[in-house]
Amino acid sequence: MRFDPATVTVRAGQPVRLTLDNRGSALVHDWTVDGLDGKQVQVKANPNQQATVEFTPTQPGTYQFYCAEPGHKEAGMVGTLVVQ
Ligand SMILES: [Cu+2]
Repeated sequence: MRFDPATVTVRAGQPVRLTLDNRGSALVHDWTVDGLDGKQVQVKANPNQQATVEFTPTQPGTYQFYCAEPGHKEAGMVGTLVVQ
């Protein structure tokens, strides 16, 4: 019930390819950011699988990412996306 790393730093204007590697869990997890250039970015991975999402952030800032599965954010699945 945590993200490793809990902080992800990327550059504004540069395409990002993010892979969510769901290891050591029997649960579906996702990586979700709201309000990234006015949109939601989400990628979801089944247990012991990987999933990839591509996006290009344009607005520098600090954003929260979290798992949107019920109860997971509250259990600690949160982190920080820094767009420089
Ligand atoms: Cu989760």
